[in-house]
Amino acid sequence: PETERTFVMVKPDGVQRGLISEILERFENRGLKIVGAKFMQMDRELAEQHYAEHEGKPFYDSLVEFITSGPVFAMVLDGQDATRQVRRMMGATDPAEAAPGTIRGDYGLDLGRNVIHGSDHEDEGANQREIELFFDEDELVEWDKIDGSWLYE
Ligand code: DAT
Ligand code: MG
Repeated sequence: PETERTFVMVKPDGVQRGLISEILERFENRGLKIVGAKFMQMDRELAEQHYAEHEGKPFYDSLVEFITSGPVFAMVLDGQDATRQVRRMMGATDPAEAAPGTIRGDYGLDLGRNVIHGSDHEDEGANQREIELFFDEDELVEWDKIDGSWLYE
């Protein structure tokens, strides 16, 4: 099938709250294939590059502060329509508005502590840009998942 890669990250609040495995479980259960993963501490430079689109906005400084405040769990997931499907599973940016059943809707209450990041599917190429920002090519693994023919027609 035609698949694509997307970048996903459990933010410092999700890590501190012990939600990495529950979040990862959702993506695995959905059939998304992990092609890269790392537990890491973002530095200010990486945070500023990652959130460059928000520079100058009133929440920018606190966003950079927050995302560098503790370790994150970064992932690259591969699947059909992966970028949009991950965003649907994440729910709305503000957990207060995110539907129950979504990650933000199930685990968050506050906009500034929304647990997870996923590449924007409406921003063409954001997934590839973010993957390259966080992962070297040799950190991504090309592999066949045995259930492929049961996941995709
Ligand atoms: P998303 O993370 O859903 O892609 P975004 O790219 O618009 O949302 O914003 C990045 C992060 O910045 C978001 O996860 C939480 C924070 N944020 C966005 N809008 C905000 C606002 N109006 N006030 C405070 N924080 C905000
Ligand atoms: Mg965004």
